[in-house]
Amino acid sequence: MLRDQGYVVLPRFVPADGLVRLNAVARAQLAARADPLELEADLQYPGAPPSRAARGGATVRRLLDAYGRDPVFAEFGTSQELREWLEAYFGERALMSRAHHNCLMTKHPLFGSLTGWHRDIRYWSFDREDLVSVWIALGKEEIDNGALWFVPGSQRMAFDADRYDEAKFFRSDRADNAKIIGARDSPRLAPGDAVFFHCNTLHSAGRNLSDAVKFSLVYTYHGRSNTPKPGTRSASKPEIQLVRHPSES
Ligand SMILES: O=C(O)CCC(=O)C(=O)O
Repeated sequence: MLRDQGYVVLPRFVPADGLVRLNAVARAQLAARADPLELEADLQYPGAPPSRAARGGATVRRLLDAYGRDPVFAEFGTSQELREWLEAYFGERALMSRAHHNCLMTKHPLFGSLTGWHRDIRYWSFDREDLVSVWIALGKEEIDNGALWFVPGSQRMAFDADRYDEAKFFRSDRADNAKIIGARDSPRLAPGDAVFFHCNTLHSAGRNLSDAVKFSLVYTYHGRSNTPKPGTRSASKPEIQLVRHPSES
């Protein structure tokens, strides 16, 4: 399904007790505002406050380094279920990159921005364009609170550079691109569901029109034989090997 469609939803990927723990840590971490943080005002996506000094300027978009931030976040980024799924997909041992994503994404009702159409490969420099992001919904994710949209099968499509803008967003003002985007789908995620998506799958996300902050834990993985290019941001942080836990039978 992931190779075919470019994304796949795994319902109830996190069991109820794990979800309670993840939500408690997520809320405590947001309240504590410990660095490293990425603010909406820094990115300037549509809907973000114009500056850190403006109203809403302190709105958090990402609590970075989720893996190092709290053992509960690390546990769910390296779980047995995740490792087994990724090893089956890559056909080899899997590693987590700490260089991008590796975050708790928050989307706030006010000042939470929308993210235009893009492929995550824009963040990565690896031997092969074969990385998978895992997005765990800590609460429900629907169109109204800023859920993800995907274009099914887009990970297999080839686009010339002029189909993107300077920031590598897929230009929705072009008729040829608009036709591709027309096939979009926004899977509804229930709390604890996960969506796995390929680094070449076109995706976007809307604003949060609800009255509650949306929390998602997001990590990216690759197979052992697919290595980050030396000297790039992708190679800038030590990676985490997914290994069997001593408790596994
Ligand atoms: O929740 C969002 O706005 C989408 C985030 C996203 O697609 C990304 O960070 O690559």
